[in-house]
Amino acid sequence: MNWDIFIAPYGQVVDELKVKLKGMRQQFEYEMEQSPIEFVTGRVKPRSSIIEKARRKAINPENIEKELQDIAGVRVVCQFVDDIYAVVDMLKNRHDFTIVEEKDYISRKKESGYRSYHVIIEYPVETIHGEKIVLAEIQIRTLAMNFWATNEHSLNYKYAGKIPTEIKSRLKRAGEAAFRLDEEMSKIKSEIQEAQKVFLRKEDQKNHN
Ligand code: 0O2
Repeated sequence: MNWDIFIAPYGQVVDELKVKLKGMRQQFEYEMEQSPIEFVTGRVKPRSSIIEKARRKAINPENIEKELQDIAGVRVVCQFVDDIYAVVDMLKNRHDFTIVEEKDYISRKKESGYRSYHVIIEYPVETIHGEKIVLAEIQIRTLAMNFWATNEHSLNYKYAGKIPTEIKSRLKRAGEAAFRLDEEMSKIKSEIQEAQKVFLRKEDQKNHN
């Protein structure tokens, strides 16, 4: 298998999804509406991680395309928990891809303490040989969930997946604290949004003067 040929459509999917999701954010801004999207990132899973994950999940190399859902991954980060569900609804209303699976790790957090909402999609991408349907994962989470997951990911890397028990339980507590932060922020959401709208209006006036 030629790796560059195999991986190219995934890179294209990540690029296209980033443009589309960032476009949604910008549309909200143009219409002076509060965007549920704070920022969007994306990556193609590195070759070594694809091989390692396929081995760990006992996936036959021929089935990687069908069984590894997150070779193309896009992350949507939101301010508030409600925003996550608003983004999921918007994704459901789109006609440029099909949602094949949803994983709600917010109402049912993972054993590690991980919280996030995952949407697996089938995305039709144009190649020089015609249309190709590619699986991609969209992770939607709050800033607090993202902060936690990024730190936990680094620790997992440092300890090669075997985080010491004491740090693990601290991480779980930190995860709960992050969730409480999300809950508290949700309670003052309208206040925060009002303040942000005033700020946006002032910026807009400045740009037009
Ligand atoms: P990377 O480096 O982000 O690409 P699994 O069997 O749990 O590995 P599966 O079945 O593919 O994974 O599905 P899952 O758990 O819905 O989604 C996997 C991705 O979600 C991970 O990709 C992470 O990005 C994120 N994720 C899932 N669980 C955790 C967690 O406990 N902590 C953190 N920080 N992220 C998590 P990869 O391939 O593991 O890593």
